[in-house]
Amino acid sequence: MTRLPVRPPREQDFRSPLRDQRVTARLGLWLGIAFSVAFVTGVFSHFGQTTPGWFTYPTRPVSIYRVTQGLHVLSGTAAVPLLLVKLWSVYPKLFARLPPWPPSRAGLVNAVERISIGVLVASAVFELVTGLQNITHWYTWGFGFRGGHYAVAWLAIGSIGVHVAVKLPIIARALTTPVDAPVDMPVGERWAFPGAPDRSPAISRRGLLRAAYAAAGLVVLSTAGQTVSWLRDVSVFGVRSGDGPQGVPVNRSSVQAGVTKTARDPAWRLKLVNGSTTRQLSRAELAAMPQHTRSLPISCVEGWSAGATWTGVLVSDLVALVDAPPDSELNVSSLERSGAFSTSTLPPQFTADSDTLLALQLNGEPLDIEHGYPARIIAAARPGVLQTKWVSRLEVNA
Ligand SMILES: Nc1nc2c(c(=O)[nH]1)N[C@H]1C(S)=C(S)[C@@H](COP(=O)(O)O)O[C@H]1N2
Ligand SMILES: [Mo]
Repeated sequence: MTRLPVRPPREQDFRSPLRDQRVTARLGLWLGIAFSVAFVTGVFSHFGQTTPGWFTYPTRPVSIYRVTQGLHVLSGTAAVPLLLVKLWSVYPKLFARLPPWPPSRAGLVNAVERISIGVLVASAVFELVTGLQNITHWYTWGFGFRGGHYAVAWLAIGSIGVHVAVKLPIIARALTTPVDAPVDMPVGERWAFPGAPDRSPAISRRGLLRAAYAAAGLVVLSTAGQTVSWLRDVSVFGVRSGDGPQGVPVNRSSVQAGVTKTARDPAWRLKLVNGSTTRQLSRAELAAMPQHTRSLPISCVEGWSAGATWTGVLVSDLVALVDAPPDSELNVSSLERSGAFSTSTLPPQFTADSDTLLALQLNGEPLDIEHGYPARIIAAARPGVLQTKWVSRLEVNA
C-alpha cells in the first residue's frame, strides 16, 4: 500500500501537462473578451437606469437595450465554463512556496501579485455568481444587486487590466506558440508545472480547449432563446424564455405587486399633474384620444426580451393636456405601493419622442393585467425595468 505524504500539496505534485500557460492564456483571451463586453454593456445599462445628469440615454435604435443587455447576460454566461477551466489550469499555484521572510524585492512583487490575483478571482466569481442569481431571482445577499454588481465590476475590470499588463510577456509568448508542441525548454521556463510530461494519455491540450469552448457555446445556445426567439426550443436554461399572457413574458405579476383590485377598479383615473394644473382621465377618455400603434420590445435587465405591438396614447399628447412642453421630464407612478420599480422617471427626450406611449393595448387586445392594465409606459430603447406598469400618475418634474 502506498502511503500518502503527510504534508500540504506542493506545486510540483500537479503533473498534468494540460495545465500549461498556453492553455491558460487562450482561455484568458476569451475571458478577457467576455468580461470586456459584459463591462461595457453593463455600464451602459447602469447609466440607463440611474441616468446621471451628464448622460443622455439614446432613444434610437429602438432595440439597442435588447442587444446590449442580451450580450451582457450571454457574455457573462459564456464566461462561467471558461473561468472554471482557467482556474483549474492554474490552481496548483496556490501551493507554490511562499516568498521567504524577511521579504526581498522579488518576494514583495510576488506578494503584491498574489493579492491582485486574489482580488481578480474574487471579483470575477462575484460578478458571475450575482449575475446568475439575479436572472433567476435568487437573492441571498443583504446588498442591492445593481449597486453591488456595478461597484465590483470596476474591481474586476481593473484587476483584469493589471493582470494582463503584468503577464503580457508570458501571454504573448504563450499565444504565439502552438498549443500541442512538445516542451523543449529548461525546467524553470516550462509552460507546464515542473515535472509534467509533454503529453497526457487521455486528452490533448487542444482537446481540452475545444471542450471548454464547446461548453461555453452550449450554455450560450441554451440561454440565448430568451432573446433570440428561434432558439427558444433549445434554451433549457432560459429563465423566462417561455410564454406569458398575450405572448409576452412577465417578471412581476399583479399579485406580487398587490394591484389585483386597484388595477381593475372602474374608478381608476390617470392623474396628470403640472404644478397646480391637473387633469384626470378615465380609461374610456384615454381610449377616445388619438391612438398610435408601435412595435417595441420589452428588454429586461435579466437578458430576456420580447417584441410586441403596443397601442395607446402619445405621452407628449398627455403632457399637452396640462400645458407642459413636450420635452418635460416626468415622474411616473404606479398603483403598486412599494417596490423598486413602482416609480420611474421619464427623461425629456423620451417624453417628446413619438414612440413613447401610455399603452392601453398589447398585440391588438386590451392590456392584460399582468402587462400593466389599465395603462403602462412603453418607450423605445429603454431598459424594461423603466417600462412602468399599472400607471396611476404622470407628474411634470419642475
Ligand atoms: N409597476 C411596475 N412596473 C414594472 C415592473 C414592476 O415590478 N412594477 N417590472 C418592470 C420590469 S423589470 C420589466 S422587465 C417589465 C416587464 O414587462 P412585462 O411584465 O409586461 O413583460 O415591466 C417593468 N414594469
Ligand atoms: Mo426587468
